[in-house]
Amino acid sequence: MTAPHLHLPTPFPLAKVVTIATVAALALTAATAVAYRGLPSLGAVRAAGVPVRSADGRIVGQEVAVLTEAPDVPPPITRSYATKVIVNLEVIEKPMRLADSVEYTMWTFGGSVPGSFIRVREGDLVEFHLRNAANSTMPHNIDLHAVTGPGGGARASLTVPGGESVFSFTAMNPGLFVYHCATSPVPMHMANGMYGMILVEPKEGLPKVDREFYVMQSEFYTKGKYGEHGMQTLDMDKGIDEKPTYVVFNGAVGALTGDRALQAKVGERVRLFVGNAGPNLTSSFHVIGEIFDNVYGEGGSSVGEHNVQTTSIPAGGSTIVEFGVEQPGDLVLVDHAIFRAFNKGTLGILHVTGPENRTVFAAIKGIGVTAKGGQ
Ligand SMILES: [Cu+2]
Repeated sequence: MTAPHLHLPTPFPLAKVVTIATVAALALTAATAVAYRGLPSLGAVRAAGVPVRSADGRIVGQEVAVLTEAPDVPPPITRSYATKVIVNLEVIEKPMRLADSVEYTMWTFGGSVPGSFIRVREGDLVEFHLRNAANSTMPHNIDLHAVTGPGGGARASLTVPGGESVFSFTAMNPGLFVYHCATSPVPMHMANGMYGMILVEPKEGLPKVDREFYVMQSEFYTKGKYGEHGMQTLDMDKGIDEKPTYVVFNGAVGALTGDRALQAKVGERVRLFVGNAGPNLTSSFHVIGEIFDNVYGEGGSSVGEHNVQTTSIPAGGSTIVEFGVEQPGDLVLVDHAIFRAFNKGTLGILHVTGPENRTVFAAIKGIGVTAKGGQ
């Protein structure tokens, strides 16, 4: 016999082998026809293969993007169609607070570090206007990781002080994407605060939650030691050695503590859009006292894991985490590479108010327990 791989018993008539093969082929053809008679869902296509996307969808009307400063996020998109979204973003260089009594001349997208949050819908045509303030000392540009195109738009957007560049792209891939300046020397521009995030919402939208926040981790490399007062400048050697003086959320030590803490109520669902600008370190993002119910791994468009304690965010990457809050108190956002949290600034608070549920958690006895049985 000539079909050893089929482990056919011998003797086996050749005609019968041909018949079996023909029937099998016909069955496969029929199954394929059934599968494609109705269009497979987009999710199924995504899971099954590598799509070559089209940017030829219909664009209806236009609007100007609402941009927000961290920790705020623009409202969810309720449109059911693609439109032209005009983004106006200005680069501004200015001294800003890095820590108490510590200043640093930050190079910003929109006047804040991290830069303005941009929210568009999958399929939207984005017309990007990048301006560079007249009093800037340097040319700047932008590389958005959401862009399919050369340099993420970097070359097309190179802008001298006082100038403006315009380019457009179709937001074809849904997800949460980092953007940053990519003007030479790139590490210097990034180390000085030039990064932010753009969310491309999937066509079907994201599940409804009660609170959304924008949190971005990044490093600062200063000539002075951590906490040394006064105006600080970039220490390139520390950057090259990957030894940051500061590792912070939202551009400064304490940007998410005290009066600036994030707020939520017991029973609410919270979504955090978390980015990591680097420039060097990977973040081990963790919220002390909470568990991530959903993690959109690496900021992609679908939930990859449930019930996660700590999620890894590469430099130039992101994650989306969702969780319900079940108990009042302070939840603590950290990079769980823990010296960074306690000695370099990577610490934020999500303050939760509401009724205590002693079934969820109860302090019973010990020096940490108050007379009322609380903490
Ligand atoms: Cu720049």
